[in-house]
Amino acid sequence: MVNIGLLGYKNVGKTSLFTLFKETKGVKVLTGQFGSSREGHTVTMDFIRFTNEGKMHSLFGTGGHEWRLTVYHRNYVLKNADNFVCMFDLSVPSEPQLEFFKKLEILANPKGKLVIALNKYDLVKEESVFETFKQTIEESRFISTIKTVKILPTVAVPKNGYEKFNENAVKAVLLLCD
Ligand SMILES: Nc1nc2c(ncn2[C@@H]2O[C@H](COP(=O)(O)OP(=O)(O)OP(=O)(O)O)[C@@H](O)[C@H]2O)c(=O)[nH]1
Ligand SMILES: [Mg+2]
Repeated sequence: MVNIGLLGYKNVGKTSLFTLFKETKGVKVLTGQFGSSREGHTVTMDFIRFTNEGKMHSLFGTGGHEWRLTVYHRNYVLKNADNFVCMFDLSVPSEPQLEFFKKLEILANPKGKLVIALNKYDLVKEESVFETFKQTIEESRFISTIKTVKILPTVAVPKNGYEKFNENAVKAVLLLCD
């Protein structure tokens, strides 16, 4: 059983990934709750328990805001996750998103594994935007102590023509299941 934490700045698409994940064939969501929010922003915890390839895992995350209750829940994510999906929004500037991660203790956990999802690829549509964003993250070294498995371009809402990127969003989680 692997506990997977999903983190990222506000509005990047974290809760959307839970919905996409639930609709994915081959993944069975057993229990959990997600999507309760304040005007679309997650205040407390999104959580599911699921099975994949005969094993049970959990996926959980919070909103990207600095509300006290959200920070409180984010600390639970940081303390309890073995591995992390770090999500970014490709369609908005990287600086505040990187600042969000720099402040987190995730960087101090050398044991875990990390997948980085560069989300909302459908809004930028260009490989070059993805490559530049990826390079910015690599050069920022915010993840220097933790093993980065993969940096993937993703789309977290189901969208025709972007099936490969929807699959990547699910893959971001499944890659961390062992
Ligand atoms: N076009 C596009 N829209 C997306 C994508 N992923 C999420 N969205 C939209 O972005 C908005 C924010 O998505 P959420 O999933 O609520 O974002 P979040 O990271 O959970 O936000 P917080 O809980 O506030 O931190 C919603 O309107 C989603 O429909 C994507 O890949 N492409
Ligand atoms: Mg949310």
